[in-house]
Amino acid sequence: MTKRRLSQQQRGRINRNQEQRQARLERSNSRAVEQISGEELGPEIPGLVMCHYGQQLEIESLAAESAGRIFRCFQRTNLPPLATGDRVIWQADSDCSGVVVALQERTSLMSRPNQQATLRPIAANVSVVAIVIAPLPQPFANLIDRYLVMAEHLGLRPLIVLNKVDAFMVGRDTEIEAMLTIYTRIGYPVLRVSCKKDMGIDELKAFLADQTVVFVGQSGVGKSSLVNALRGDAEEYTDALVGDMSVGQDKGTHTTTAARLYHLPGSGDLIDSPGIREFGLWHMDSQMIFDGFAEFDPYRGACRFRDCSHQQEPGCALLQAVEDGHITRERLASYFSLLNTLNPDS
Ligand SMILES: Nc1nc2c(ncn2[C@@H]2O[C@H](COP(=O)(O)OP(=O)(O)OP(=O)(O)O)[C@@H](O)[C@H]2O)c(=O)[nH]1
Ligand SMILES: [Mg+2]
Ligand SMILES: [Zn+2]
Repeated sequence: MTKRRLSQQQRGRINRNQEQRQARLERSNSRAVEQISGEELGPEIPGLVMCHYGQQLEIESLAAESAGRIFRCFQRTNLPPLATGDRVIWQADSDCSGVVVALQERTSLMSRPNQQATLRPIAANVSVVAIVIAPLPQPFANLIDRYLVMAEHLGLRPLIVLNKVDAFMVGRDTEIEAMLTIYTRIGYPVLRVSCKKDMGIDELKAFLADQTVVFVGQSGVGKSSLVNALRGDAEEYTDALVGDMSVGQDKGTHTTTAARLYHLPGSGDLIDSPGIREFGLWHMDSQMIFDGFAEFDPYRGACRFRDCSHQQEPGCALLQAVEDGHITRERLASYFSLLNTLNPDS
């Protein structure tokens, strides 16, 4: 009881701090917008958010006369937080900068909850979520499952990419292959690639044709390396920064610090996102988690008891499906572990 009350107090304090920080941010943002607004602004034109860092946005112009040029912009404070991949309306000023004045409708918005359980938008209008894993840093099925739940929830196509197949390690490879077999059986596409040895990159490119993909996964798995490998020698931008393996991924160093969009030569867009240690699903409820496990779907509402917890009840359809080999013990265990992370109020 005491514990619970304390944690609510803490939560309240954290939220207040968060709100104050947000208010400070908005005040300085509106000052910046006022300064720009003092100047003569150009007509309203469409643009694409290439990157959002701090308070600044990099906007690619989609207007015929300045198509492809990048402008540094602030956003009007009445707009919701913008994400890489957002389509916007903006106005240029005289100096390669401008103001975003409107947000166009999104087809999807991928967000990431922070420690305060506040959702932060990461990438908008994506169609594919590429979950990148590698022999090193060690992959965790539970993290893959979190991303899959998120992708299913948003109606996005998931893809699992095993990178660094050139660096397979004795003992680790069978473990990873066993893990990937589970996902293949469920029906999730799995591609094996190596940026270093240029293996499987063409196959990946074919899968991503005409799509907008966001690369997600732990720091150091090679998301930025994949973006560079896919883009080849496209010159439109400098390469995505790739981490130095010798620095060590365990020290919490993240090479990529903000999600950034790159055009794939030919067709499609790639969004590189910063690596993460944890991907919380605190904003979800138990039903959303269940819905995120695609192979559970045929057993929805099929248990004898309507409020079945799928732990030990007689007539449990999920447990029977595990017995029959249609659902793996690993995925059921992962489902319970995700349920345990949920906010008790949800
Ligand atoms: N052996 C091998 N190493 C690779 C491969 N792809 C990437 N790496 C190395 O892995 C390290 C991390 O690569 P990054 O592309 O920076 O990883 P990231 O996922 O973008 O990391 P964050 O930006 O921190 O999230 C670098 O040292 C790369 O050279 C590969 O196919 N094989
Ligand atoms: Mg990176
Ligand atoms: Zn059940």
